[in-house]
Amino acid sequence: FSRQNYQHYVDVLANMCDERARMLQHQFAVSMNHVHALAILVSTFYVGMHPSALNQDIFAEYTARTAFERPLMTGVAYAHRVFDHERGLFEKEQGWTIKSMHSKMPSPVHDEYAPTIFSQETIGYLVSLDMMSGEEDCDNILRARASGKGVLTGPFRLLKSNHLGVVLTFAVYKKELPPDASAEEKIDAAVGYLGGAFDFESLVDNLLLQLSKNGDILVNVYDITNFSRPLIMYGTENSDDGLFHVSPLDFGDPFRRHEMRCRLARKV
Ligand code: WA2
Repeated sequence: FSRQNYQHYVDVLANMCDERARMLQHQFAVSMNHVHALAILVSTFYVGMHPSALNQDIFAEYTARTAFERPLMTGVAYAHRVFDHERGLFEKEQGWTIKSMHSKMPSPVHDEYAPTIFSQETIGYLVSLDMMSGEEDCDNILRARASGKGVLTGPFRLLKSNHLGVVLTFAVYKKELPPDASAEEKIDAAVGYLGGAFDFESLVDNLLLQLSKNGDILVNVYDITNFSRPLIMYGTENSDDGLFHVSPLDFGDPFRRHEMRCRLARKV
C-alpha cells in the first residue's frame, strides 16, 4: 500500500474510534444524570415524606416507564441503610431477612447493612440482598456516600447475568447537603444508595454493533485507573500490534480512568 493510502486508513480509524467513544460517553452521561435524578426522587418521596409516598410498586412502575432514559443499564435499585440495632424491627416490617449477596443466606452480624428494598423488575433478584456484602458494590457505597457524587466500580461479572459490566452508585441523603459539607457530614447524612449496572457485554455491545458497518472496526474499552494494569471492559482481548487508535473516554467518575482502543478488522 502507498503512504497516501496508509494515511487514509489512519484518518478513517481515528474518526470512527472518536465517534464511537463520544457516542458511548454521551449515553453514559445521560444514564448517570437520570440515576442522579432517581436518587433525588427517593430522597424526596421516600425519605422526606411521612408516611412515605414511594413503595416497591410505584418504584417498579416509574423505573420501567423511564427505562428509555438509561439505555445501557440493566436496571436500577434502591438499597436502604440499616444499622445493626435497627435490623430486627426492619426485618419484621419488610417480612424478610437481610441476605448476603453470594450465599443468599441470612447475613451475619455487621455494624450496618444496605439491603435492596426497591428495584426495577429487571433486577428484582437484588431485593433483600445486602449490597455491602459484595466487594465491588460495597466499595462503591463507601465512596458514593463520602463524595456525594456518582461513582463507578471497575469491570466485574454482574449478578445473575454473569455479564461483564460496571455498577453506578449515588448516595441518597436525608436532607439537602450544604455545598461545603465535609466527608464525615456526608457519611452521617447518607440514608441509602441508588444505583444499577451498565452491562457492557450485551447493551454496550448492541450500541457499538449498530454503528460498525460490516464489522469494519474492532473496539475495546479499558479501565486504565491503574495504568500499568489495564482491565478489559468490552471486546475480545487482542495482542495484535498493528495499526490502532486510542480515543479518550470520560465516564464522569474522576477516581477512574477509561479509554477506547480501536483497530481495523482487516489488515492494511
Ligand atoms: N446492580 C445490578 N447488578 C449487579 C449489581 C448491582 N448493584 N451488583 C452486582 N450485580 C442498588 O449501589 C446500590 C446495584 C447497587 C445499587
